[in-house]
Amino acid sequence: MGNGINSSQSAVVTDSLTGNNAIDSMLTLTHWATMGTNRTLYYSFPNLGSWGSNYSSSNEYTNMTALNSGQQAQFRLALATWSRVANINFVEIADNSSQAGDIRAAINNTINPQSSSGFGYYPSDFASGGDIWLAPNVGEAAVGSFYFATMIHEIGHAIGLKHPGSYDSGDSTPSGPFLPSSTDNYAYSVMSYNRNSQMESGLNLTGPSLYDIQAIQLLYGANTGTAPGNDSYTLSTAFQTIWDPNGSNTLDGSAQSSNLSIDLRAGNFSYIGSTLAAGLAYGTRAQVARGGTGDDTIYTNELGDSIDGGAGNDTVVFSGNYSSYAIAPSSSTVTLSQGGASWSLANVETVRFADTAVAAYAELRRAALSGQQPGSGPGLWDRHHRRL
Ligand SMILES: [Ca+2]
Ligand SMILES: [Ca+2]
Ligand SMILES: [Ca+2]
Ligand SMILES: [Zn+2]
Repeated sequence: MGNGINSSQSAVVTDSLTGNNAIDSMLTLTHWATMGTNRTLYYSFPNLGSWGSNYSSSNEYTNMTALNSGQQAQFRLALATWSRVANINFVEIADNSSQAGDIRAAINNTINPQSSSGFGYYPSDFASGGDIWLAPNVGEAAVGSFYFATMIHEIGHAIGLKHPGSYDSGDSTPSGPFLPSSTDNYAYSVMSYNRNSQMESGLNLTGPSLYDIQAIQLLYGANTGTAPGNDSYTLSTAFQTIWDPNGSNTLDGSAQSSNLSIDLRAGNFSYIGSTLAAGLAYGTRAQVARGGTGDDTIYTNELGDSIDGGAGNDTVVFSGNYSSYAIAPSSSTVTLSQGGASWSLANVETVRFADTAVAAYAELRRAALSGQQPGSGPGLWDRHHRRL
């Protein structure tokens, strides 16, 4: 958009449905054509003197307050949660009678905070396209607060995402398609209005979720340079969605005493007890899992993983049938391999395979040490299983 005086900086692109409901439920079917090899999208913070007279049907600027410097800083952090996952390079420019960013953020004093925390215009060539108006009680919008999550949500609208359900705090309920009720919640989307019942009570999101990341990466491309090293992510009840396509990364639950479900597969969720701890965005690599002192269940991925269950009675789950893995023990670990991938297991008591064979870890080691590799004796695991 422009400011009602000047036209857009970036062009607006019209999108088509993909046939994937998890993506299509998120799309406004417009996004910005970012500019240049830096993929620039301009934003700005308007003041009272920045406006043309034909801004929008409600001319929100006639009742505006500019964001203060602290709120602007939080808004930049909220922008960064999106540029971290997608190829959008948000660049701030001055906002005045001769120029404005495509995304502009300010407070609109006519918003009733009881019914709405703000709104964001979808990308368009109208003067208002991409603009964000926040409720007057936005406050400091600290990371973890409701209003920081609101900033992330409204930026989602401004760059091309809609609500994934048939609801709106204003008068413009989006058209479908929509997510099924099982996924129309915060664990899947910051654009949803619904909490997830397994999320810690009162928690606010601090970044986009699984389906947001998938959709925005479709529109702008994935930011494949994020988190280039070997990174460790500590599991806690402060739910996070992890985007990390580089290195050998760790999901670390070693500080936990509740039973954990640690899922190393992209597109899946990990839990502390029954509370959501983390989701892995599609394309995220996580190859190391550390269990806590409880009885943990750890799901492996196809990359090959290093797993330490820690204390407790821990189970590791493989997607393939038992006989499809070669098994080699060492003094304190067992290594399974298949194709070019290998998985090393330490402090694991049970290993589960797709064909529902459940092998006690000690038995797995004994079988491997005695040279009875899987596949060599079809009845092997039936016998062992009966003996357990
Ligand atoms: Ca990394
Ligand atoms: Ca454990
Ligand atoms: Ca253990
Ligand atoms: Zn919204």
